[in-house]
Formats: sequence, C-alpha cells, structure tokens
Amino acid sequence: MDQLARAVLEGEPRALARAISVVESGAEGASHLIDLLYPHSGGATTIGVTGAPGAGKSTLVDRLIEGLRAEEKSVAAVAIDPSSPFTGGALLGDRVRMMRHHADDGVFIRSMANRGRFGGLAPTTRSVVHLLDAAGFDVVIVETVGVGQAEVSVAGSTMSTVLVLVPGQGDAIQALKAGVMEVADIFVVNKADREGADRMVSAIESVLQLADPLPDRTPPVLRTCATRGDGIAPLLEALDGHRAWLRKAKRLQDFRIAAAEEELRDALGHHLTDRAIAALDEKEAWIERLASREVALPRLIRVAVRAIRDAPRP
Ligand SMILES: Nc1nc2c(ncn2[C@@H]2O[C@H](COP(=O)(O)OP(=O)(O)O)[C@@H](O)[C@H]2O)c(=O)[nH]1
Ligand SMILES: [Mg+2]
Repeated sequence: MDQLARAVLEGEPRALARAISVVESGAEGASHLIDLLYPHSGGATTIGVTGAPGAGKSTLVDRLIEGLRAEEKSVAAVAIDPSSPFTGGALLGDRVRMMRHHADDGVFIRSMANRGRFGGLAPTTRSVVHLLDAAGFDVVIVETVGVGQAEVSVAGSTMSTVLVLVPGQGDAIQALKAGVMEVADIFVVNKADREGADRMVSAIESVLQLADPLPDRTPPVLRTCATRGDGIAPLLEALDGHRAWLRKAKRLQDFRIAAAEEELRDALGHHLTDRAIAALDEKEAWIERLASREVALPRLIRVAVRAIRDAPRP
C-alpha cells in the first residue's frame, strides 16, 4: 500500500487507476491508502457539474478540460452514473467522447457507479476525489446526474458547483423555486443553439431575484453550446471569479469546514449502519418484529447500538 500511495503521489496514471479501484471496492487496504493520501490532498480546485441526464454535462466537461488544458492546468474528471450501479465500469459514451484526451498525461478520466445508498455522493466517491487531489491534479471535476438531493450533496463537497439546464426544462424552474437553487454557484443553460435558451435564462434569473434573504453573491447565468464549444471561455472565467470570491473573507475555510463535517456525518452514518446491521443478532427476525409492530424503532435502535458496543472490534 505504501508503494501504491507513493506512486499515486508521483502521479503515475496506472497506480492512480489501481488506487481508485481499491478505494471504490472497499478492498483490504482501502482505509490505509486513504490515511496515507488524504494529508496530501486539498491543493486542487474542485468543480461539480450536475444536472439532468442528457443535459450535456459530459460534453461540457470535455470542453472544460480542453479549456483548462489550454491554460496548462492538469485535470481529472470523474463521472458518476447511477444508471450503471452494478458494474462500476466506464460508460462507453464517456469513454469514446473523452478518447481524444487519452494520450494526454495531464488528463485523467474515470466513470464510476454511485454507490450512495441515500442518494448523493457515496463516501467512496469523495475519497476518490481526495485521491485525485492528492495525485496533484490542478483541477478535479465531478459530474453527477440529478436534480435535487444529489446536487445538494455534490455542492457540499466541491468548491464550485455548476448546474446545467437546457431550454424548456420547466421542471427545473419549479425545483429552483422550491429551493434547489442555493446549491449552484453558476448556472449554465446548455444547448443554447436550441430555441428557448433566452427564455430559460430569464426564467432562472427571475427565480434568483426571489431569493430571500438576499444572498451576498448572485450566481451568474451563462449560455453554452457544448457541442460547438461556445460559451466555454466565459464559463471558465465565471469559475475563476467564484474561486476568487471564495478566497475572500474566510469563505474557503468555512467551505472546507462545512464539507468536512458533511463528509464525516455521511461516512459515519454509512459505517455505523453497516456495523450495527452486521452486529445485530437475528436481524431478519428483528425487522419482522418491527414490521408487525411487535417492537418500535426506539427500542430496536437501542438494541442495535448495544450490539455494536458488544461486538468484537473489527
Ligand atoms: N444541440 C446540442 N446538443 C448538445 C449540446 N451539448 C450536448 N449535446 C448533446 O446532448 C446529448 C447528451 O450529451 P451528454 O454530454 O452525454 O449529456 P449528459 O448526460 O448530461 O452527460 C449528446 O447527444 C450531445 O451531443 C449542445 O450544446 N447543443
Ligand atoms: Mg454524462
């Protein structure tokens, strides 16, 4: 493991791929690897790109990579796709699209399944981001699918979050009104080559004006056509602008603290749940009793907590 960690820190692509597999699969040594690498992370700029399936996120990420490479920044991109939850394999579409970066040492691309049981980013995904960060990439981009909970989660773990919408996506406007909008630092209306892009931009802007209390920063609403590469330079500028804003007035430190707490809560939740379930004697019988109202939740929780306490140390 120590050797693998060293190779990751040296940015060796094959070591990186192996380390990610170890972390993803939770194989033996995963915790040790994370212990070794985590102290070396924190230097990368992290960007979340989220939105509905088909919004053009991957195409946009590909363009962002191109733009960042032109600035001589190294970039790692992880696409999380819940539609392939069992294989954890790379998505063919992403692979083919991103193939042109394949020979470039400054680019690392990986698709992975989202194993988050409660929606959002799985703890392993966050660990993978830290790993890529530790490997020395200047920028780490995380693409996630979804409108709602998943965004909240990605927004909490990446420095800047870009929400990608498309013309005519009325459901998104409703979601924004319901409060999903706080999760985006930058709004992008992609497929701006299509009819209705201007209307979509105005609709988002008017929802943003409804914010109460007024935020100390109003997210910009940008237009892109990812397939043609239009609007990418302004998006990169907006990302720089948001980062500059974060660096002022201790905001970045506040973000890091909040992200760390969220990560701890999330990982601890998963960990304790797994341990309690494993430690619970006659688990099925307890669940049946819970279902048939023979036992209520508070008592079962006490039983489960006691089971963890009495279980032999792992
Ligand atoms: N017309 C148009 N199509 C786009 C644009 N961006 C992406 N697409 C297409 O939309 C489809 C879905 O793109 P993809 O990047 O895979 O979306 P994702 O699911 O959000 O990652 C693909 O066929 C893209 O070629 C755009 O700006 N305009
Ligand atoms: Mg995609």
